[in-house]
Amino acid sequence: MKVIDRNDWMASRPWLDLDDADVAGYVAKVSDEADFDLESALHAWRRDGVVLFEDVVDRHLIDALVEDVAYLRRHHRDFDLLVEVRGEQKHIRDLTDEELEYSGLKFNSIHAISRAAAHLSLTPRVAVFLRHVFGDAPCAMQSLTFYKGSQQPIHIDYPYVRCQSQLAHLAASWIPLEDIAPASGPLAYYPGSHRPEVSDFFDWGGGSVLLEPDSTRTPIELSEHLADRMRVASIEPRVYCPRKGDALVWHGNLSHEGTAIADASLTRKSYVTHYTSLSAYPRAHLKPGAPEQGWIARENGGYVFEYSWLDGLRQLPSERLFTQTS
Ligand SMILES: O=C(O)CCC(=O)C(=O)O
Repeated sequence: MKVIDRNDWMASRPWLDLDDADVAGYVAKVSDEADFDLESALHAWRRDGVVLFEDVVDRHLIDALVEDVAYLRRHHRDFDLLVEVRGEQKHIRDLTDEELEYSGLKFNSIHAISRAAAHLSLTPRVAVFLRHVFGDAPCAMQSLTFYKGSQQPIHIDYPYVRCQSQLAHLAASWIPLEDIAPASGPLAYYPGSHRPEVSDFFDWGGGSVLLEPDSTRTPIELSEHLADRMRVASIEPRVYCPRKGDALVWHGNLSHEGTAIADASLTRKSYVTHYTSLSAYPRAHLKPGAPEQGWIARENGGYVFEYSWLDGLRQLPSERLFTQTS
């Protein structure tokens, strides 16, 4: 099988990542499509690989997702969802009460059973911004829901989130589901680390830039590589303690981490979506008739598709909020 290497990543970059991207010219052509300062946001993306938006997320949707998560935690034996517990994939129905409390517990793609989550993934400011970043419709590929801090060591996403046909068509949003306390193990990110000359390309073995089942190197070694690159570039982490209603969007090559939890009694409820563009969305994940059919949410220029392999899943309570409008 062909090794996916640094040239593949470079060749798949969206227009905004190219050295000669003409941001002012682009914005002049599309200026009526955004109700915020798009030009500044696109420049910030090129410079920092991360953009922060304040007070842009629908609080009713956040509350609905928080209620869905609380319901799921109470009734986890009745639902079909994969979760990651301390690096291991499990079905949520098999979790013990103790495991449900673990820090770093991730609910994978809750948007398949929570309509509130699916719509949060297409928060207007986030979806519109990413449409301009990709020059194409943003599509949610997967989501992660956290109840407590992840404490995940420094990493980048593309070696792991890599089903998209154009590898560098990758971005993520981080939406707090409550005000985030400094002692709860907030997210931290390294501004400017998305540039390949800063992060360099970690070689998982044989020139591959992706984690594969037969990779000879490990995620810990990736973290060491990135920590070293941050030291060389003198990039310090910025700790993100947003308020409910804020959102952060980051580049698929941006170094980030979950900081240490100082107070284990605190929650850190948060919702992450990883996006690619419509042109790069994995065709095998789409149901027949997509993109015209087979979606859960389609708004603000973006899509959340049903997964081709899932059907008729029991839905969480927020479904009732949408039954009359969709
Ligand atoms: O929220 C966190 O602590 C880390 C999230 C993360 O690293 C990711 O979703 O890629």
